[in-house]
Amino acid sequence: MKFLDVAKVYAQSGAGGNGCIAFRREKFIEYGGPYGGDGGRGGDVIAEAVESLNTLIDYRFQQHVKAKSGEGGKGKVMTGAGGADAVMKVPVGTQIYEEDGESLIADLATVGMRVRLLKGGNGGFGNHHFKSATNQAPEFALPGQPAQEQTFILKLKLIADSGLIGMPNAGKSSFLSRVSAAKPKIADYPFTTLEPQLGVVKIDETDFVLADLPGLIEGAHEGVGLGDRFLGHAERCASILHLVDGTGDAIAKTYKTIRVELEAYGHGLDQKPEIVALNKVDAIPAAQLAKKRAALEKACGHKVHVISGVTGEGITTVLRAMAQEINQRRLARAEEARYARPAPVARSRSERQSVNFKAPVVPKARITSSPAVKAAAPTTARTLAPMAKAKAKAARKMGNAKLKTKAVKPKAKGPTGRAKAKPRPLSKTAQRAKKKQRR
Ligand SMILES: Nc1nc2c(ncn2[C@@H]2O[C@H](COP(=O)(O)OP(=O)(O)OP(=O)(O)O)[C@@H](O)[C@H]2O)c(=O)[nH]1
Ligand SMILES: [Mg+2]
Repeated sequence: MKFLDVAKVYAQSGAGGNGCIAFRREKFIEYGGPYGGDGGRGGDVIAEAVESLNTLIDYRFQQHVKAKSGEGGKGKVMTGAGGADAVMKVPVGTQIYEEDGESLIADLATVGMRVRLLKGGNGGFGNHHFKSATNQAPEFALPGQPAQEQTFILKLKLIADSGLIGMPNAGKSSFLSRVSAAKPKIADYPFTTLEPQLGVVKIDETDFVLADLPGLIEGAHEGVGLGDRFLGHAERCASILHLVDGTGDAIAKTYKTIRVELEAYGHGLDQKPEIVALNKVDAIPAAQLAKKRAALEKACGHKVHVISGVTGEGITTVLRAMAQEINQRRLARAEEARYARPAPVARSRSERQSVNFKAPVVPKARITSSPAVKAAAPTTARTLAPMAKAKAKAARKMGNAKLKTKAVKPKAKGPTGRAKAKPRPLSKTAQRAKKKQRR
């Protein structure tokens, strides 16, 4: 099956159905009045990401997608049937652009994600809709809204966890066939791989998707060779595995050429974690290996792996390093998804307590009747009463009228037997209004 990652699709939504002009005519019912129903809604054009697809090949054969139009309204105030939506099923990772291929409309990055690309037209109102006291027999209805149409460019960026990058003949396809069940074409001439190939790799507890991308050469960003258009597939990878052919002479230069191409391509590809491996170690003479390795380490500025896609040497170590990067990103993604969700809201008091304080719920009655709480409670009218009595007694003894205190009035009680709440102090606006009234 040919791999196709770009498709051009002309889509059209459904037009709305026309409103109906009808009048009720029935035996014994005079002045039946307007009776025409509204038109039905036209169908939308929707793009949906599904798991079962991995190419856009279907859209090579089906370049037109049309939703159904709504039916016209009918007599007896019957609304026309709505038109069915047209659902474009696309593989996960498809990006939908406008006709220019530059302006992004939607990025279907997760399974089940749906985006409405075109809206179906609304149905027109029938004459029943327009009846009023002043126009009791409207002889008009509205036509349905017209359909929308647009050409879209679909681009599929494979969602691989890691991408293989390197010069042609670096042994990328051999590596993929060694570590996964994929069967890419392998040959000793450049540009054997013309399209990205995917393979699923399992190492320890981690499964990940590895993409073998066509080789890059100097000037790829200017279109030399196969160009750098396949680098789009590596844009979403957690890391890239840069393979350098160890049998070549200018190891450092080869590495730097690819880095220049990655930088020229941009889109954050040059910022991705890079694992560098010196490949074809089985074919490197032992005397040259240390020198070549040191040259590559100097060029990239960090440790390099020494591997062989044919004998399998060093492959487990390099896969573990890739799995570590991938797991780190998966963890970060999971945390992002977790914290992007609003925090759960506690609904009941017991929930709130267990969430916030992990304390047992204490009934309200017990809280107020406990002696400790009573001791801590502020001085109330009840506790003041003996004080007032003592003051009055002292005043009587001394004959000092000034010391006389008012008798403590028992608090007014409501129908429930509880003390009535004090009236709230008036707000400033209410005070002003009261003053005005008095004047
Ligand atoms: N000795 C040795 N040869 C290798 C190794 N890996 C790949 N080769 C050989 O190198 C040649 C190219 O290998 P491919 O896997 O097709 O290389 P590629 O990077 O996919 O090349 P393109 O698809 O053209 O970009 C083949 O003849 C392989 O047999 C290795 O580890 N050791
Ligand atoms: Mg290849």
